[in-house]
Amino acid sequence: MYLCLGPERSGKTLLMKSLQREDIDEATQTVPTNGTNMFTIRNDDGHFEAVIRELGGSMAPIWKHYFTRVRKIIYVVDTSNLCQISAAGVLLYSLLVEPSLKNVKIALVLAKMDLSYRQMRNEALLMLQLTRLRKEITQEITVFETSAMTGEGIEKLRQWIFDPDTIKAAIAANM
Ligand SMILES: Nc1nc2c(ncn2[C@@H]2O[C@H](COP(=O)(O)OP(=O)(O)OP(=O)(O)O)[C@@H](O)[C@H]2O)c(=O)[nH]1
Ligand SMILES: [Mg+2]
Repeated sequence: MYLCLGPERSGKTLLMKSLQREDIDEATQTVPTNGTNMFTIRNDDGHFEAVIRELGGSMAPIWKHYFTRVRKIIYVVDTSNLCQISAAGVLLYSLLVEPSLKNVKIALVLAKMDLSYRQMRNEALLMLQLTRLRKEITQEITVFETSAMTGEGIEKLRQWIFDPDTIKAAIAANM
């Protein structure tokens, strides 16, 4: 099971839709996720699918009820909203110290890059204290810069979701 987490309005639902290769433009609407949303994402040849559960940012106090059997977490922050970043960092830290999540792989997604300057990416990483975090934690964190509007970074994130180890494990489980 995969989880998609991040603060309210950080861009999780729209990111999931773009991973599903939905056409997205300025007119595409999302509604706040009050609860959970399930998204099924197929790999390119259609043989494998990943089921990703999005937990709305408003549910952060009860995210931990969903931490069993999680292998990968997509953690979404809104790069265009630096005011929210420190709060996003605190929430991320609360995940990293959870014993049940000590072996998960994390994709740290700097979302809404179409609204952000390149420099904001560096600011965001500094504010998240990623360099310091990496020394303290057991989880592997990979950073992605994405935009659901332009499609930037979406293919790279799909490759992370369907990495060779995950595909091998899926094949082994079906044999
Ligand atoms: N320009 C731009 N806007 C985005 C992008 N991703 C999301 N948005 C907008 O940001 C707002 C919030 O997006 P959602 O995907 O609903 O955010 P969320 O993280 O699912 O929010 P919750 O479910 O409430 O936790 C919406 O108005 C989206 O259209 C992006 O990559 N670029
Ligand atoms: Mg949502």
